[in-house]
Amino acid sequence: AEAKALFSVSGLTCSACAGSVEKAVKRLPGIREAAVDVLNNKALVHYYSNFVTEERIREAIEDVGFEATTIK
Ligand code: 9UX
Repeated sequence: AEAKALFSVSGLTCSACAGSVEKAVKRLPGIREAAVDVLNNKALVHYYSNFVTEERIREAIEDVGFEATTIK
């Protein structure tokens, strides 16, 4: 099913790293859209819950080197 998750990504301050986070998330299966907002330290991801989980997306963000917490 279609789902969305909003993450707070701490320490994300430049657009190069925002691009890395977006790319890492979009590489996962089941991602419809990923948008990272550097100014607000947020990442909004639309995904298909039968292919990927919110937790898996959070891990992908952390693998790039940023601490991510789920907001909703
Ligand atoms: Mo970036 Mo970081 O490419 O303090 S958010 S360096």
